[in-house]
Amino acid sequence: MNRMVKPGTAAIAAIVLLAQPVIASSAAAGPVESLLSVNKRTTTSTVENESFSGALAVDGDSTTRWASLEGDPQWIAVDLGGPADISRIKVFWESAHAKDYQVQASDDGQNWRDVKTVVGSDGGLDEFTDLNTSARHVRIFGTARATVYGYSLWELEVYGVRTGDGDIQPPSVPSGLRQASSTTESITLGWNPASDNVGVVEYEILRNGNVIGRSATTSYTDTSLASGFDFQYAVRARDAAGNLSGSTAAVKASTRPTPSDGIVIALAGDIAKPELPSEHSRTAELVAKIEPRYVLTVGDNQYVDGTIEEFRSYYDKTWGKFKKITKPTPGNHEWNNELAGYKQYFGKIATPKGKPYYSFDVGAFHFVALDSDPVYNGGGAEQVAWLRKDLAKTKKSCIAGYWHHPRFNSGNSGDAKSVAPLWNELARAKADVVFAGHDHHYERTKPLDVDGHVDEANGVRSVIAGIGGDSLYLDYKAREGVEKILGKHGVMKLVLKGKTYSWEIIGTNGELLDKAGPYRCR
Ligand SMILES: [Ca+2]
Ligand SMILES: [Ca+2]
Repeated sequence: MNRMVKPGTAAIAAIVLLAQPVIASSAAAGPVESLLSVNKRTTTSTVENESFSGALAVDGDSTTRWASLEGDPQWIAVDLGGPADISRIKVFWESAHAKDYQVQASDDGQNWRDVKTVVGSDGGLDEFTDLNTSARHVRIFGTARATVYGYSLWELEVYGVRTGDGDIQPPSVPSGLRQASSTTESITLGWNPASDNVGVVEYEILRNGNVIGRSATTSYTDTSLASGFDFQYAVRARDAAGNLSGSTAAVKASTRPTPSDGIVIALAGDIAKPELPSEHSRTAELVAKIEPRYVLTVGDNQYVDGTIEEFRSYYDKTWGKFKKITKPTPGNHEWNNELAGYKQYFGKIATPKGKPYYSFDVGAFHFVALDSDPVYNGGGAEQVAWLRKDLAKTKKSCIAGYWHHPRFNSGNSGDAKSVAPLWNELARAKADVVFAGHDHHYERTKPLDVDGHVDEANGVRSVIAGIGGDSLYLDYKAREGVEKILGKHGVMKLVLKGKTYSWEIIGTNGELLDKAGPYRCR
């Protein structure tokens, strides 16, 4: 499935930031205004994810940004570190901008007063001059969005003159950053304290360039990480006035690998979107890291129409390196091209018996790889008949199915009764689990019966993993039986061990997003 691309995720707006101090416009020979907000401490109502933290809106970099979750209101505040006479504020909106918002000021970060009220902003740069207000804190408080997405700011710049004799000297850079210890899922860092003329109050911890935590002490444990992954960490220090030290040089740290005597399989769907090359490139890097024996795809491998030109230009450049071990299924986007590009690109891999549906055995498991699109559209009787015969023949204890359109779905597309013929054959064969894509989120359920109700004893687990690279859908609403649901890009690492199976969902930042099982086949 496909909806519009989130604005701004592909194209970076070209913004020239004014970094140099400028002379105040006031005719009187007053103090020189300067940029007071750069690298100061921010707080936000929400962040879309760790790659879009509030710090990125005051980092002086026009290619990095804060992004909130969807919903109103949302806000970002910056603490200037001490009282200031504020002369000018510049707000550089990303395309997901506010329509209506307030520029607010506060002395204590608690009690806010409106300085400007904006109605009907067209985004881009909003600049407010001659503010003549004194405050320590500034907040952009969004009350109505211009798009269905959240609020996103490339930069927030507050200019003025610090008043009083507040501390303006940042701490020294911390030293001696090291990996103190690690487990399969966590890394503990340690470092030597920074010094400051007044006092260090906290350290910010960065993983792969993003602030992921704060610590009042000289150690920090980063949790929920994928096993056997490397990460780059840095630390910086902040004083009570919000002054920020430089960052330490990045230090590599690693989680311990999980000893795995099982068969490892990687799985995802909804992958290669031409407008989002970095996302499927990053999920392909995860697949490489997982080192699977097979790669299973749950459809919409290639957007927009799955033509051979598109496959060669995008999918082949990333996930294509695993083609020989890939066992794909097609989605509605490949059907835009009547599967011509899909069949040409994958060849016999996609049609081992001449049809775009097939089965194979791995260890104690029998897998059926299906082409749900014709069934979704009311046809596919020949495939359903083949499926029944195929499942009747298998002697394997464990059965797993995978295809594109989910039968049961908490996403925007909802449950799809039309693919019940596929699900019901799996249920009849006492299958264990079905994997699908189509909606761009991840969910897993308790075992479900043919009507989608929880049946722990006789049901089939339902999993959606449409998180391979296309823009995410976050408007899901957990249906009956959902045990875990989330909207992040990543890849499933499925492990088969004897007659049990388990999986992890690994995010593109190397985070462990979910752990499921082990489950015993029924
Ligand atoms: Ca920025
Ligand atoms: Ca200081």
